[in-house]
Amino acid sequence: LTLLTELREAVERGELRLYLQPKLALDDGRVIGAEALVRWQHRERGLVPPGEFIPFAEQTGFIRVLTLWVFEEAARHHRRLGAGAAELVLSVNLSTRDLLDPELPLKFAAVLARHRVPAEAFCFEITESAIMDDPARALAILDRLSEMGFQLSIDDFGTGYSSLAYLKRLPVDEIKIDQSFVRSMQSERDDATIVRSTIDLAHNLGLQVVAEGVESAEVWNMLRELGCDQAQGYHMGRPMPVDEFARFVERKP
Ligand code: G
Ligand code: G
Ligand code: NA
Ligand code: MN
Repeated sequence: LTLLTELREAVERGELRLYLQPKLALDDGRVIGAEALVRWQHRERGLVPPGEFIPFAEQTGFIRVLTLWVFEEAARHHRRLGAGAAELVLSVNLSTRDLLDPELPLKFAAVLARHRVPAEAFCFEITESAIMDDPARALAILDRLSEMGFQLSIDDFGTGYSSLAYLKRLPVDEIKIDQSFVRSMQSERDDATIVRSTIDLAHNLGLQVVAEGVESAEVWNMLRELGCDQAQGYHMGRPMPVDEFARFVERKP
């Protein structure tokens, strides 16, 4: 059995699981959303890590099916996420292949209609390199998604080849500082400088800024002092099943 056949069967058999990792506001620690991440619960092999099938799915184009599955699940769950959940924003990762699919906005519109959820409740995370593969086509799709009301975020910011000129032209709302800069910013002076400069750049462009890979209270406090808007990382919450995330949202601070 090839991996592609197995992946197709995984979708049909319902072996994929939606996991959510909390995103918190740095000023008061409230949960404001989550990043959706896919997991594969294989009937024999157990939990298969995404690193073992996402790159393959990207090469073969099957990622388009996975992306649509993740967005559909996120839309389906959005309503039942508990008190105050109406304001939660769920972020879904898009890959290069998704940004080359001119039908993508139509497919997403159908999902919104099916689950009766507003586009504003979702954000799409795109890496710089995914955009740079075919900037003109990517830009056309991103413009359309933005017009529909979706939020857009630049993922792994600072690690790809992009130009600030594109950042200006893209209809983005948010920048996510890559975890490689955040994780050790309390001990590495250069990392702290990059994080501080990125926060300033984002704010000067009128964008929200999220720090990924927050693994300690020390880093959380530094980010707060630097005026970063949101944080995501193991210190606050790992990616978790939807039911667990619903309890996480309702917990007392
Ligand atoms: O938790 P984490 O182990 O989920 O994910 C490992 C890698 O797999 C990360 O680079 C992450 O971006 C990627 N990944 C996880 N879920 C998805 C998804 O739904 N879509 C895409 N494109 N990538 C994902
Ligand atoms: O590639 P992307 O940034 O979309 O994927 C997020 C990845 O980062 C997932 O694999 C997720 O599990 C992982 N992640 C999230 N928070 C942390 C963290 O605090 N530390 C580490 N090491 N990884 C994290
Ligand atoms: Na992401
Ligand atoms: Mn990232």
